[in-house]
Order: sequence, then structure tokens, then C-alpha cells
Amino acid sequence: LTFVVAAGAAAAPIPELVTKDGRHALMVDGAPFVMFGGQAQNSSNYPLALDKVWAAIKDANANTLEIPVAWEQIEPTEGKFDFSYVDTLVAQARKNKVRLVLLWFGTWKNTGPSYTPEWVKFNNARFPRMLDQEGKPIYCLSPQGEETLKADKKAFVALMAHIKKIDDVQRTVIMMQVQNEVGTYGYARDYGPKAEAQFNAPVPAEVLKHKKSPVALAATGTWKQVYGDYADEYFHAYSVAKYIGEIAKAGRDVYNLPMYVNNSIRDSLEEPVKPWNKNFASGGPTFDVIDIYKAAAPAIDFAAPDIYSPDSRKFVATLDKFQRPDNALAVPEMSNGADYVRYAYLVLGRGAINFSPFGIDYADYSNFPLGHKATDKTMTAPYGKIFGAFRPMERQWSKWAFEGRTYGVAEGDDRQPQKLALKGWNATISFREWQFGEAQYFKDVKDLPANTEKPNGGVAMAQIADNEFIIVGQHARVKIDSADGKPTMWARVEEGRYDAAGKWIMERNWNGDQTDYGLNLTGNPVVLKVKVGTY
Ligand code: N0T
Repeated sequence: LTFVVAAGAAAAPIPELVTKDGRHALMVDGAPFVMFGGQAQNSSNYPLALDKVWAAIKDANANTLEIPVAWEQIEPTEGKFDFSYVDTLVAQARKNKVRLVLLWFGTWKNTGPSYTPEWVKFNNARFPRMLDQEGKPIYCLSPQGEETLKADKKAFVALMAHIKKIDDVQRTVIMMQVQNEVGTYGYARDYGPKAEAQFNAPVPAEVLKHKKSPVALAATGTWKQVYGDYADEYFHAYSVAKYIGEIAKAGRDVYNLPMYVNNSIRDSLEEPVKPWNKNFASGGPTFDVIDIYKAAAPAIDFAAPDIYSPDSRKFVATLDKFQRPDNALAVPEMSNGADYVRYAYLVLGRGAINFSPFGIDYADYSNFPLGHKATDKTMTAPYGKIFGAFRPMERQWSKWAFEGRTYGVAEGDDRQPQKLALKGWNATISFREWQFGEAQYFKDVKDLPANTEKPNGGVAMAQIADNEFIIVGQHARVKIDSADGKPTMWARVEEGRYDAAGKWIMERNWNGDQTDYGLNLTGNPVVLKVKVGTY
């Protein structure tokens, strides 16, 4: 490690995404760091709007804030940069002891150019829009726009240089999202002359190497010859990825923070995966084109899903598709609605490096029906409880996650019990149970435990030794049995927490009623340190 001395303080190592045995960690200050995060509303990226963001981040017990930096705000006049918002943001983040992920809203925000400066928005000649099949310009800026790329890159590089200037020691900013939910709605690709020429030229070797055609076609040739009906989407993904990759690379050359792209996802249950048919943003980093992004944008560390469907089968399938040995699992956006709270345990248990619900912000705006109706404490409180349980052991948890020791489940829409295969043990997680007795004692639905009308149970666990587990969860019952069939019983079930020095502090030992019917977790998440044995 090289320590750079600036202003009298030793610099922390720069954040970095590392991969080992097919698992990933975001290293912050030299150790794995999981983001128990929250994303602000889109328009809160101004100094006077931040108070309402910090209040919500605090109530959520988040350790990271994701918040936009808009091209229009840092370069309102071409070539004249204003970083006063970034300065305020970083200073206030430090005061609030929260890390930052900055979302670069540049050429594309939800595919559109709304966050580009005015001098970009209305200059089609210099910053061309995509053309449709009739040659008419559409809303979306073209990834073929050389001047657009040059201008966006210049602004992004200026931003990275500024972050380096103010944060090279403390590393408050730990990661960058480059653009937001890119691709194009309603159109498969650009049909302008430059795009047409490329589309009809041979597929670049780097793409052929990474991406197999879903149908048996030519091994080489034009996009259409190699990829058939998938060609338009794949070509657009390549064009957009190449553009983003070039911006990311230039930014990293100046200040080498980890960088990722987020995705407004396509249906993860669609089987077989069909060619694009206006059903999602073509060209975005959907799961089917992650390989194309890997080929075209090596400066991007990973692609991540934004999840706004509460369907539990879809949710699991989405995580399955984005969690890969070459792609870290992160959920940089998820609806903050009540139906999604349970997924905190699933995502964190699966070893994600980032879990950040969207709209953790008391600005008077709600994206209902996508997200929570209210923008008050009823929205942040569930995360306040969950993150509150994890945060005192966030560094231990992050390390366990990187080591592959963690597991997670969320209650399914079917409300059925789920099994986890642990090393040497099986866990059974069931839902809608009382703390005492078995479900069959209760005949009437009105007897069901409070706040279990809709699925909101979840459990995350870490196997910290052969027969020892850390368990956090809510609205769930946990039982553990030996995988070899031997009768099993609890040795210790300590409720407690880790202190700042990483020492376990026991509050009490669960036994008797508290363990006779499994470990019954209520709506108030606690941390259990559990030892099991066989006889
Ligand atoms: C998200 C957010 C913000 C039923 C929506 C989600 C954020 C962007 N877009 O509040 O705009 O900046 O990344 C789009 C989800 C569409 C899902 C519709 C499915």
C-alpha cells in the first residue's frame, strides 16, 4: 500500500472492486464494505434540498447515499464548471458519516436527455438525436454522436478530477454510476446513416468473443447475419455500452473509482429470452446483453438491476441473472414500497455489495404506485430497523459476504416455507407463525400475527463457524437441522450485538419458550448468534 500524505492526513486506499472465487467485494478503506444504502429523489441534487435527504438517510440508518450529479448543473454554460453542489454534498456527507455513490446524469437519464445542459438539449445538429426508420429524429440522443460523447466525457472527467481534488484522502465518494437506466424506449436502435453503416459491417471481434447468438446462425458477418432477430437490440447495446465505456475509462484515468451501470430491467421470467419487442428499453444493460457490455465497456465493473416489480419469483430470477462470477450483485435501486421490504434480507444474504431502496428522501414527492405512498417516517422506518440491526456489524457482514458465508431468503408470494442448504446444515424458514406453538393451533385468519397480511418476512444468515450462525430477520421462524439427519438441538441462541471493537455483546440467551418452536422473529429485527449441535 502506498500512503499519500496530504494536508497532514494519510490517504485511505482508493475504493476498488475485487473478485475472488467468483465473489465480489467493494473495498472501502481497505476492507469489504456493503452499502446499506438509500437513493435520493431525482431532483434533490441541490444544496438546499439536502436537509430532507439527510433526515431520511438517518432514519433509515443507511451508511451510503446515492444521489445524482447532473451535467446541466455542473456545466450550465459550455466549458464553465460549477462544483459548488458537489462540495456541499461531500462536506455534509462527512458530517453525517455517510458515504456517497454519485449518479452521473448525463447524456441519458431513464434513456432521455433531460439532464443535459440546455446547450446540448436543443442542438440537434451538433448533438444528434437517434433517427427512426423513416429518418425522423426521436427523443433519445444518438450513441453515434461524436460531439455528444466528447462533451459528456469532458464534463465527467472534470467531475472526476474535482472529486479527486476534494476526496483523495477521505474517500467519501466510493463509487460512480455512469448515466442512468440507459437504452431507448420504443425504438430498437438508431437508424441514422452512421449507425446503419456499422450495423451492416462485421460484428467486432470482441463482441463475437463474448456473446453467442441465441439461435444457430453465421459465426461471423454483419449483426443481422450473426444475431438474426436479436441483432437490433444487441447492436444498440453495443453502441450505448461503447459510449459509456469510453466516458468511464476517461474518468477512471483521472480518478480510478469503481463504476457501474444500472438497468431498467426486462422480464426475468421470460423463457426463452425473446428478441426485443418494445417491452423494455432496447440497448440498456438488460441481463441478456451483460456480455456485450463486458465486451464493449471494460471500464464498467458491473451491471445492476433496478427492481420495481414486487413479484417474488421475478425478484429471485432477476438476482440469479445479475449475480455472476464476472458481475457483482448490487441493487442500486428498488422500490421503497412496503411489499419490497422483505427483499432486504434476500439481497443482503446473497452477498450483494449494495442494497439501496429508491426515494429515501423526505422531499414531497412519491413515485407511487412504483414506490411508497408516503414520504415520511413510515417509509424509512422499516429500513431503519433492518439496517439498524446490521450496521453495528457491517464490516463483519461485508467480510462474511465476500467469503461466501451468507444466505438470504425473502418470504415468497406463496407464503410457503423455504429451505437453505448451509454447510453441513439445512435451515427451514417459515412464515405467518406465532412465537409460541404450531400454526395448526390457530384456526382463524384473524389470529394470524400482526402485519403478516401481506408477505413481509425475511431472514439473512451468516455461517461464521462450522456450527455457528449469525441470524437477522423479521416475521419468520427459523429451524436448523443437521444435513446428515442426526437429531439437532440449539446449543446457544444469544441475542446481542457486536460493539465498535468487533466484540460480541450478549444481551440474553434464548431458551425455553423462546426456542421450543424454532427461532421466531417478529417485526423487530434482532441479531442472534446461534450455535447448534447434534446428539
Ligand atoms: C427509476 C426511478 C427514477 C412496473 C423511478 C424506474 C430513477 C430511475 N426508474 O422512480 O426515475 O432515476 O432509475 C423505472 C421503472 C419502470 C418500471 C415499471 C414496471
